[in-house]
Amino acid sequence: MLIRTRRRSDPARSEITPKAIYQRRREFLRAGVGLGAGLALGGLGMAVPATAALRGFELDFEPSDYSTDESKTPYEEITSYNNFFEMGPGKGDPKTYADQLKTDPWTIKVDGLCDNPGEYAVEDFISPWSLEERIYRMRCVEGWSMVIPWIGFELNRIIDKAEPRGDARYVAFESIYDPDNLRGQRRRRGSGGLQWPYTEGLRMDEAMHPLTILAVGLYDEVLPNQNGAPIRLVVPWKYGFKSIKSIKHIRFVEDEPPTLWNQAQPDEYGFYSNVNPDVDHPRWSQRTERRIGEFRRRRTEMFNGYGDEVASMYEGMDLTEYF
Ligand SMILES: Nc1nc2c(c(=O)[nH]1)N[C@H]1C(S)=C(S)[C@@H](COP(=O)(O)O)O[C@H]1N2
Ligand SMILES: [Mo]
Repeated sequence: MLIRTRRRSDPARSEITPKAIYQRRREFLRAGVGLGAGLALGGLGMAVPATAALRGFELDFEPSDYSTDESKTPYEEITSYNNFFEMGPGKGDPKTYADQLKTDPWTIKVDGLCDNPGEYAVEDFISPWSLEERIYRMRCVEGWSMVIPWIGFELNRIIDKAEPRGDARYVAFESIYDPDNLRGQRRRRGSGGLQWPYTEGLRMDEAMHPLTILAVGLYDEVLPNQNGAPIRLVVPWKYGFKSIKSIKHIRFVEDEPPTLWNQAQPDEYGFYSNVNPDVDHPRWSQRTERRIGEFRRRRTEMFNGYGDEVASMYEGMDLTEYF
């Protein structure tokens, strides 16, 4: 759970950090964000925004029991082969148009059926002592997969803080809506395109599951825009589209919330969307997948291999009906 910054005696680090901190601090101040969430670094004796810790330092994370030990997909692949329809439908579009996503400043609203709603700056959530590395298998509904070392924290920390009421049965998520900048959002709502902003949802027990995290980084770097900066959901036992990017709004609701892909094509994308090799997508099989970087296809595992942890949440449910 806890992480340590690399030891102060590490020569490489002591060489590079003061400049990196200085630069990031200036960027941070220019962006008009306060230093309230800064962390004090003993050896350097100055407060820096915690976000700088991701960029300016090598962070050492204690291994998590929830991480896979499979080989990680290279950073280059993770950040150049993406789905982020706000920037267009092509796998290369998110990287090409990454600058269209404006992430500074960024606030997230948490409200709905809860006793302690709030609006937070991302910085409120980013402190090195509370972040963890989670190396997860990710499986896209299209049939490809990756192994991604996320840096983040469990969503249940925000849920606890919000104090959801007894009638809150689902959590609804909403991404950024900014058609002036995001080319993929420029078509009019309901005009045959997708219903922006991107929406997703989880049942409360899924949202509170310790495998469900919010990621703010990957490979020891701040999350690149194309991967959903500055904060995105990661739910590793579900198809990739459930892991909503660039979250602006988290809301506790009583009824199953509408989701973008379910609204667009209800026969193809259900609310649950658990990875399931036994339930085909209407237009293709889900039996196998191509791990990016590999040639031979792999067999897709039930719940993407996380069945021991999550299967009990779906006991008694017909997963062909609740796909
Ligand atoms: N806001 C938003 N979130 C999104 C998407 C999107 O288009 N917009 N695409 C989803 C899909 S289909 C996948 S497979 C994953 C891809 O995440 P990655 O590009 O970081 O691998 O993000 C998901 N989250
Ligand atoms: Mo996907």
